[in-house]
Amino acid sequence: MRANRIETLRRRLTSHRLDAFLVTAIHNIRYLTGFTGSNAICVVTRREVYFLTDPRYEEQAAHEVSIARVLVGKGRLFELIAKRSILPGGRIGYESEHLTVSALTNLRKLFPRTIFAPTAGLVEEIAALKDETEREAIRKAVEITDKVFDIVVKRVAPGVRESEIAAEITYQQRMHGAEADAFEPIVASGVQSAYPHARASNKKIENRDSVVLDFGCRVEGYHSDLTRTVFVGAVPKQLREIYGVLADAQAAAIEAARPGRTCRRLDGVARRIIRQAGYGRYFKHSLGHGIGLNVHELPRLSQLSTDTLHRGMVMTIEPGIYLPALGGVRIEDVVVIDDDHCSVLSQATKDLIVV
Ligand SMILES: [Mn+2]
Repeated sequence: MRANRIETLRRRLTSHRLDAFLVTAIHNIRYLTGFTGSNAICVVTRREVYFLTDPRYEEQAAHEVSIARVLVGKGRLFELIAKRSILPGGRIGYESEHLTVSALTNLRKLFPRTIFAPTAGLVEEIAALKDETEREAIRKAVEITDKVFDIVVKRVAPGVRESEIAAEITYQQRMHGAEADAFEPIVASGVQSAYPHARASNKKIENRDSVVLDFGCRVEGYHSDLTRTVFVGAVPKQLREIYGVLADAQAAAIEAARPGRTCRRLDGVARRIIRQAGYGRYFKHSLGHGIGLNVHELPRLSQLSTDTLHRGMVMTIEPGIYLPALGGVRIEDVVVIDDDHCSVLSQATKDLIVV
């Protein structure tokens, strides 16, 4: 499986006229080699894969990294690359979205005759297509998050602080087998729910609040991401209306998601329904994002996206409408693109819940 990933990457190097590739993004190093630590560099040449890390990770690398030649060195890993003459001559690709300017300056000083060529997404585009092992890890993460939603929704009540619900989410996900939260849980109630990226504050939940619960967890490095919006006591008329609009928009996007369709078009399917209902300007973000070793990765589901859906992609579909001073609603599921349709992994109910 990792050998396939390296071979696919090598084909991409050829088509980009690169003699070798320098991997510095730690999630890409994990994807290619299996290393779960935090400090490493990987060099993929036409013939070899080198993995460099510091002595703290010597044991771990010996245990986890079998696809590459492991080199351990004190001091800067770039200097180890020079000392061991790892880089071939010619054009070396680097990850322009992940290498700092100072690191690149340093590299150019160490290798004055080498051409360093910026690249973007070389590994990420491969990682967007999940194999069965990856899908299984995501399925497990999604399953935990679904269960925890059923538990924490019962805690939502007037007088309970958003932060208490967030703490419960974290605790329950761990107790159900998650390695960690995917991100700091969002629990946003009342006017706070109109902020698409609110966190959990000390605000107490009040009667007639809409409460956006957006959280996920991590299993074997892979993430889940779920959003449900529930209502306290009663549902304000306009929020009930937008709940229905979002449910329709999400269902239409799920129905339309299949291999070969562009991500821009998929975003457009949901956006059109929201616009026709009169809420276009209150849908302030993209329809969704790929999910895997990162919470946000390729493909991007937006009007600016140039990505196309392929079998094996796993992503979120999460339309939202945010009405300032009234409240917001968002519904988010994780889906996987199959041969000719898309399957929804998230199982938490989408019925309108009033607690
Ligand atoms: Mn999301």
